Amino acid sequence: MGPDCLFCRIVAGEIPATIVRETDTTLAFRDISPKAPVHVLVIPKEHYADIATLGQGDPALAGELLAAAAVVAEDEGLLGDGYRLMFNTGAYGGQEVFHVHAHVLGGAPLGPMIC
Ligand code: DGP
Repeated sequence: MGPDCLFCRIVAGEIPATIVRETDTTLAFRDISPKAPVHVLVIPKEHYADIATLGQGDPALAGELLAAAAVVAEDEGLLGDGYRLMFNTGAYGGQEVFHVHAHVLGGAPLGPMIC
């Protein structure tokens, strides 16, 4: 855990979040600044900076993250109309929090891309 990492602090319970799902290895909570009617962030509890680092460092955990995101989408009622699963990666990718997180976005038509 990085002591200065915002999402590690959410995992540790030091910063409040609206948690919608938790497993031994993952945590899902509502985005503080939602960009869609449903906007949930799904993270591994273990710190990895981004999806590239996680995918190469622990592919099994990356799979658990994807599975958790799918369950969140189902629980949020997004499977019928569809949803967006998104990883911003690095500065040019628009990543602001460097603890890997999947954005689960849905509940309304999102258009071709969010920039
Ligand atoms: P990204 O740009 O992909 O790094 O997205 C970071 C997201 O994290 C952004 O949509 C806002 C969200 N966020 C930032 N700070 C907090 C926080 O303290 N709590 C929660 N729940 N979400 C946060």
